[in-house]
Amino acid sequence: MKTQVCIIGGGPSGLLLSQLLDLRGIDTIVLEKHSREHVLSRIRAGVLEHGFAELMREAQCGERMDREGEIHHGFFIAHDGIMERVDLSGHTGGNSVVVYGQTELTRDLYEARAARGGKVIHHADDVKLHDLTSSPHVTYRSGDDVVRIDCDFIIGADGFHGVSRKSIPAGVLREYEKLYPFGWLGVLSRTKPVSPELIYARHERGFALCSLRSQVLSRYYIQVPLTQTVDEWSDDDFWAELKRRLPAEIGVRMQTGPSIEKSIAPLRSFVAEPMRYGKLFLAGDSAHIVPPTGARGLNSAASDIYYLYHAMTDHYKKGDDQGLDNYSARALARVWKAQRFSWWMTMMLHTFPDSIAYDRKLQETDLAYLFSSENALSSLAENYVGLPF
Ligand code: RFL
Ligand code: PHB
Repeated sequence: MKTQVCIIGGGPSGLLLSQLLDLRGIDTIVLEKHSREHVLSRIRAGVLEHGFAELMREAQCGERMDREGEIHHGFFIAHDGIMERVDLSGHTGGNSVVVYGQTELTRDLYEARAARGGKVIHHADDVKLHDLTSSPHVTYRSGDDVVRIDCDFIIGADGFHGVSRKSIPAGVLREYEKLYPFGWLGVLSRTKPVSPELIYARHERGFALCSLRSQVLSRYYIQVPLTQTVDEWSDDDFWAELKRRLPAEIGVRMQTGPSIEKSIAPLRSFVAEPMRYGKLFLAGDSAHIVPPTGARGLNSAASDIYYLYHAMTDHYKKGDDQGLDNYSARALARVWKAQRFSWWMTMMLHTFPDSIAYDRKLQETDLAYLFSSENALSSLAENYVGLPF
């Protein structure tokens, strides 16, 4: 087989790029290791930056997002028994975020690809990348057959555990990583969300987050030690712990119910540099991971796709390779800002098992300063709604 751009990974990054390039007449094949049902069973992000929402509209995939997604103009930080609001719109000249689940967004992208006859190959086993600096091609196994795809470019959009980043020779890549000594236990439940806006809660027992997918679907998280497993948490234990970490007035009005999904995600910060090697371009979680506290992960993936979409279009339509040549530097400049923001939110709001009294005083002061300074609130807000691409 032959295509112009071979995309490894049928998650949101890969599908969005495939759709955008197709609309510009550029041919792509997407290779996805798992089934569509499997990809859609992963409950992940919920908060989309304004710029990402625009990109979904440009990809002609924004209709359901605009109908069913919720525009949020602010969120709360709960601490020491009180709630303080961050007015995102007031601090960014009217900007906001869209609360719309990654599952729904990915479903919309799959449907859009299918409607345009896009080639998305599922169950692509044993994907291998070849000749990245000369005549790139990709092979994969389909049953007993090995299939070869020749292409101009390969996009590594296969997530943190994918094969693309690992195909770059040792010595070329530099990896930066920070692991946090805890994870987030997440629960999805068919209950009315406790608050119309998100609540990020700092508590000595550990961080908690109240989020939502719709007015009848709640998404809650609590910080847990990495040694714990999902089986150790009954639904009742989860609700009791979540309530303990929230101001009393919130806890008493919390609607509880059976969990329809429960999982633990470890928290990690990670960046691989550069994001280009020869004809291979990394995008999204394959090149960088953030702890979810700042809601940046999927949004950083979207900014990579924005840069790649324009760079590929300039290459094919104008013969201009400047965007491709600058891709890694341009994407990384924004990626590192998302890293800084996510690290800062994580450090301010979580309980660290090895913290000393001095660290905890600084955390308290970070919060006190935030809510006493319009400049600090503006800085938080401009990062949360998304820095310009
Ligand atoms: P994905 O979604 O991991 O998709 C990669 C795809 O590649 C496939 N794959 C392969 N395919 C072929 N061959 C191989 N060898 C392959 N290896 C892997 C995989 O099956 C998969 O389908 O990466 P992508 O597309 O870059 O998207 C990134 C986002 O998924 C991720 O950044 C976000 O979910 C992070 N995130 C959040 N981001 C936000 O912007 N806002 C949020 O509110 C937010 N909340 C979250 C989050 C992530 C979380 N977890 C579980 C890590 C909350 C949580 C709890
Ligand atoms: C979510 O709804 O899953 C979510 C929202 C905000 C975050 C992280 C996760 O910061």
